[in-house]
Amino acid sequence: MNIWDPTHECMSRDELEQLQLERLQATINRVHKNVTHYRKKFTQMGIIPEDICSLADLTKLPLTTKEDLNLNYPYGMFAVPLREVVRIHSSSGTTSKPIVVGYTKNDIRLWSNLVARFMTAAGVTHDDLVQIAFHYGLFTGAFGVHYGAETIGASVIPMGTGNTEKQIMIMQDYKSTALVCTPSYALSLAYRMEKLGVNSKSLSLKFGLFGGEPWSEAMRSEIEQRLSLSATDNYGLSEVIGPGIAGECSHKNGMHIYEDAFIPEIINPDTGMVLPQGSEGELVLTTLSKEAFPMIRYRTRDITSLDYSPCPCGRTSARMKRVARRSDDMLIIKGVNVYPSQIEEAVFATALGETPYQIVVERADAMDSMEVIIEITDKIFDLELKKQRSFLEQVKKRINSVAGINVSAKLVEVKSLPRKDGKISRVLDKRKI
Ligand code: DLL
Repeated sequence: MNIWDPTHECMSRDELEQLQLERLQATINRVHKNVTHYRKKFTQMGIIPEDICSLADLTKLPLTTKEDLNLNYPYGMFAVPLREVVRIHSSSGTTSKPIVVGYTKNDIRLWSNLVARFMTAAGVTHDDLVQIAFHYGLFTGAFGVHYGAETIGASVIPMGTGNTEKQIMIMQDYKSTALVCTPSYALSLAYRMEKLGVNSKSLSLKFGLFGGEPWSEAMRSEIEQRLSLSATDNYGLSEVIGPGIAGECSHKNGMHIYEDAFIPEIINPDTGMVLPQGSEGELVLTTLSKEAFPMIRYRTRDITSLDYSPCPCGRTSARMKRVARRSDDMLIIKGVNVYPSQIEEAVFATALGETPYQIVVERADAMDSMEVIIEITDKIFDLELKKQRSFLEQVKKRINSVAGINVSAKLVEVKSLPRKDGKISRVLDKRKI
């Protein structure tokens, strides 16, 4: 049976709810005691931990947003002293400051076991060779999956990103059986293989575990067919833990949420009110077992719906639908989260003031690209050509240092960007996913 932790993955709803309530109460006590932000918020709302007597009481608690994390940068939301933290990761903030998350030893153990769940559900066992082509660094994807795969006892090939031809060579020579990366990078690998005349059927790949960015059923079919493997969708976000929040089983009909570790809710993104079961809305998550960085009702900004109907695989948890949209303007470019506000800050800081601009995002051969088009203002016009070029270089450098992506940038004539009612739409996302 492809279930890593049958005790927790196949619990009856009654047992699960009992466990969730115990863990929720413990978490609320801990954050009330150790995190000033939560204590202040609870006090403002007149809540004490003893008020949480049932799971329904969760809605009494305040929602937590990325802005709250920004305001408490870097360690303000940690619930343990730093000496108990064994790992730090980070993710994009809406400004030039990132979000910082921490893990205790127990958190790493928890995280590894959650990742082991979705890897096992996809079919991975200790006999597999898992090639991880996520970026190793502050991003939670690579290390999260790495530890999960080792927990299963699989052999990990920590490739990291880039160097597509070497990835293919290693796949051929080391006989990788599972590939873990973003879905767009999987397609990129497939296109390169075709160019190199490598037949995917000659490889040993059986499973592709993808996530970190939105993709579609059409992309899944294309990847499965071009790479000759079975592809599953896996969801997570750094603020809550990283990968290992939800993952598909072999039935591929929604991602099982690990509800003994996270309570999911769906809210109306405009009002913040919880929506009736089955509705589409913004996913809100509360962590139940994390020590260093517990999250209470965190607004993920991801739009989805939950399905509580039984799954033939035997897991009893709710399944979330593919995430195709967000309730904010965050973009994911080659797997990297980017906020238009970060780009704007970089452009205005370099131009020493506001200047009309537009961000254009495209996808060609599965590769995302971003171009920042800036209108020539009087200030820029007065610069000689060489200086204009160096201005563009500075914009690109600044964006890279803040958002961690390479963009192209160009200047266009005054008033040449398309305007509607006098306004330029800041982002033109031309990708078809
Ligand atoms: O992307 C964690 C992760 C890594 C998940 C690897 C799965 C695999 P962040 O960098 O914090 O963390 O980005 C989180 O990415 O809020 C979603 O908008 C998006 N996202 C993640 N997984 C999926 C998915 C990781 N399967 C943000 N489908 C989230 C659609 C996804 N969007």
